[in-house]
Amino acid sequence: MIQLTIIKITGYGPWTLTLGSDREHRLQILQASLYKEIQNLFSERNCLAFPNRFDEIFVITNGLSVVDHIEIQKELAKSFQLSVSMSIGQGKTPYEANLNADKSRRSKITLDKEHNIFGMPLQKGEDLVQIIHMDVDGSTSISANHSPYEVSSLILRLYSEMSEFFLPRNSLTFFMGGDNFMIVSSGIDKENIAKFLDLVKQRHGLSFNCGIGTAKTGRNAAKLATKSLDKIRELRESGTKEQRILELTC
Ligand SMILES: Nc1nc2c(ncn2[C@@H]2O[C@H](COP(=O)(O)OP(=O)(O)OP(=O)(O)O)[C@@H](O)[C@H]2O)c(=O)[nH]1
Ligand SMILES: [Mg+2]
Repeated sequence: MIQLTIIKITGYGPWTLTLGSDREHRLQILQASLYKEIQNLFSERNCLAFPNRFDEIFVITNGLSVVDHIEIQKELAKSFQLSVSMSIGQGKTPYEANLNADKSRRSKITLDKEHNIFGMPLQKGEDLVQIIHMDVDGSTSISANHSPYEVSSLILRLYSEMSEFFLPRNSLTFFMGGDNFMIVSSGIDKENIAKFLDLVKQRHGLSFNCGIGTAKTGRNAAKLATKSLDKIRELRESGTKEQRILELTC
């Protein structure tokens, strides 16, 4: 079972209009500071936040209680004039958890009204998260032959194709920066991942390396996924038979 918290700035649209038209720089500063603070507060509790839309952030919050969420809300209130809502959803897959979180927010089912926390009563279950860390093999050599914006455009296309491929498999894809993507999934088999890698090879002539990590918390799953990825690089450097997908479970 996976638990996701979707964090959204409350009343953001109308508030932005109160700033006048010379506002873009202020919104960018606010969004970046909010993301920083959320990553900070959640990661110190073994969760992991994903940069989604800048005004809406997904966090894997396995094991985190409503009281923990309230504490974070209190911390955020100290630093930000704007408030955020937190919608907690649990599910067998990340997609289902995202649906449940959204359902509670839309139907105003609250876990703590005072602190703007939505969700159904949290179930205790066997917590397990799978994260796939995808990274372009040799992106530096691609960058050497293309202008920076052409590289960005390619990364955007890859992001879109990855999201489209994994969403029907109940998994959520996030762009993490550089040539890095993380897919929050549950029990995807290596055959499916290999199918995606073949597709990308065929369409774009490039390869992904793919580290998989499974653990109880988001932060640990990401750690293992990145460790797997680093291991693939090590094997490549040592001249051992090429491996594209590697998995570590704790
Ligand atoms: N988000 C994130 N970004 C990273 C990580 N490691 C590297 N980067 C970013 O990814 C960019 C590309 O680095 P690499 O993937 O090491 O370069 P590469 O040429 O593709 O090398 P290989 O992946 O080893 O084939 C870097 O400039 C960083 O911006 C990571 O673990 N997470
Ligand atoms: Mg790379």
